[in-house]
Amino acid sequence: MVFRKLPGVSASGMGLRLSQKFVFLLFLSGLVTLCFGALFFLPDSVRLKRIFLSKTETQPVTAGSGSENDAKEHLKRPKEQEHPRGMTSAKGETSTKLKSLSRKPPLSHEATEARLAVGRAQEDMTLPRLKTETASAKATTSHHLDTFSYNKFKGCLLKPPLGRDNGKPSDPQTNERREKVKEMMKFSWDNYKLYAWGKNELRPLTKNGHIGNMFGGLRGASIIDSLDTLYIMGLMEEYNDAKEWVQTSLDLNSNGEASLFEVNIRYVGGLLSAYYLTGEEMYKKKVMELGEKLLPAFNTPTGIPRGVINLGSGTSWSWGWASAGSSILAEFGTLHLEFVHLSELSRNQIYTDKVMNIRKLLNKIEKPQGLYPNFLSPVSGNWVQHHVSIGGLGDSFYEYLIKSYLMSDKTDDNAKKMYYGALEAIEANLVQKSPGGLTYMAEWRGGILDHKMGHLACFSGGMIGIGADDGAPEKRQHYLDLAAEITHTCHESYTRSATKLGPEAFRFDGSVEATATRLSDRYYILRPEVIESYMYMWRLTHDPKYREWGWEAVEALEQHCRVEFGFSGIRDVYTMTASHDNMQQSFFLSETLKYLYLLFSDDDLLSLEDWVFNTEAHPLPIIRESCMQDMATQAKTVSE
Ligand code: DMJ
Repeated sequence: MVFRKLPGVSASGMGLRLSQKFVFLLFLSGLVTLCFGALFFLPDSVRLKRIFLSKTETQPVTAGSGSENDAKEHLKRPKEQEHPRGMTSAKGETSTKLKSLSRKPPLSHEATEARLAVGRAQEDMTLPRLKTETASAKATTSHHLDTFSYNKFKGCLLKPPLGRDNGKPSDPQTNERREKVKEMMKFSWDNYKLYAWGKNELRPLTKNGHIGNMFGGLRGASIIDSLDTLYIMGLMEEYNDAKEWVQTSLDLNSNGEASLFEVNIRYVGGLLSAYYLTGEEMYKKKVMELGEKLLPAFNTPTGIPRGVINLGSGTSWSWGWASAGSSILAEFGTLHLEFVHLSELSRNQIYTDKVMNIRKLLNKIEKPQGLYPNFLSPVSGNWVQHHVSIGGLGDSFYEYLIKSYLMSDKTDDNAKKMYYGALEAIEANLVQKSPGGLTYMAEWRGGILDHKMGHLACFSGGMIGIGADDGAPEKRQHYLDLAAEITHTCHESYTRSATKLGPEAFRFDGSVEATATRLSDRYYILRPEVIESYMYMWRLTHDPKYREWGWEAVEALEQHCRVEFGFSGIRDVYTMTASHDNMQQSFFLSETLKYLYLLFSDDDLLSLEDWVFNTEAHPLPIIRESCMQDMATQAKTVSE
């Protein structure tokens, strides 16, 4: 740089002044840097960071078009609202009692409520927070269509969603049975409405509502879970009450800690189904708003989401009980169907990207004997423990692989490859035959088998059944046989109990088969998995035994679980003197009763040619991308 000589100032004098100025400026900028730096080391610096840093770095993404305002709302919320402490368990006990559970992870998803109470999982504060993408910021899409058209979607279905005559079977006895199931649904619903309206679940003995802490302050789980069941059963008055509640009272601005998995399968799944079945825009709006609130859970070094998310702040945690802050296979692996549909409806690729990223990582890492262990670190992307199970902690991950393939109109070849690869490894390592000839799925702990099968694992009969047809030609019959054998074993676990309902887990230990041997495994909480497999096997084979088995379950439910004001789980399936657990689970309305109703309906009610069921039995349509394109092109040609 050339300095011009100023009049009356010598060159050396000017140089001196300039270097003084330079030193002064250097000092000033150092001071400013120091001040700013110091702010970040103050204990309460988070709020200051919020002021100085761009909103997206620390704030959750917010809903829809109003995201700007909603984001400001988050900043305004007083801190004490963010963490309601002193949570209670499913049974209303204080969390101290549940602490004993923390030594061993509960095996069921419902136990997530217990998990929440037990494990105030720690957020990994040492990690740099990744930039949170807002859904609106990444509104790029792979679709050629601008907006989702409900009419075009309807036009691409092969059958009317409710079939010819709402699936009414021509056989009078089957129809009578179907009517009975409908009555059970109305009874469950009416009591929920009377005694627990707006709460998450009904406590049928004490005639009150249960809120729990799985849904982060969201309410009305039984309402959201019931929308599609009421609709397909033609319980329209009840459906309309449910719809009105969603419209006027479903508040998504909650600020509690939720299980990402549970909110996704029940709320996102329930709202998506309600939209696809009815075309009500309100459901679409709500589900998109909720979908955005789940995105910050993916802000981890690997993109594998943590299990718990604060729906208000977007902060996420791993479960406290999950070793080394790991994420759970059945949780991060059970987002795909819903997230792909969120992209479909919003034409925003971000949701699909998030779940595809999970898949990418799973494809990359080494799998012991080709198996997928249940615990994965969201920080390192490595497996944390070598525990593999088709029941709790693993279950719906496998289900979502084959259903992703089916839902993509059989275009998602990667999902197909992963599913059949996983199934091969499961068959080689986990599938066992008992001395009495029962086929079952054992659990695997670093190569050592635990000869136990959970009720939750009984969904696998149906899963293997629906995947049979797309397996290698020489394997198709084998898969169908395997599906039937597993469903048979699960039915055995029911018939071997006094109540004809199945226990939470049963064992094969030489002296007993398909029977619970531990007191703690003897309960039945209105779970659907065995009936779910009956429904699929009925549709695939039309063997009347599946309808008979379903009817046995109806009779047992009526006899042992129906109480004066609803349905309740029981503590011991091996004793006739029922001890009720005072809980009508929302999945009883969403899954157990829906699968029973479908079992006694014609196959064209929610035809499997058009729909896949998410893991909470919410039907999601198969995405026929090329048909949608053709419809769009045709419409364009006509208008020109
Ligand atoms: C449901 O919430 C879902 O089926 C989930 O995948 C497993 N647990 C319950 C029913 O048992």
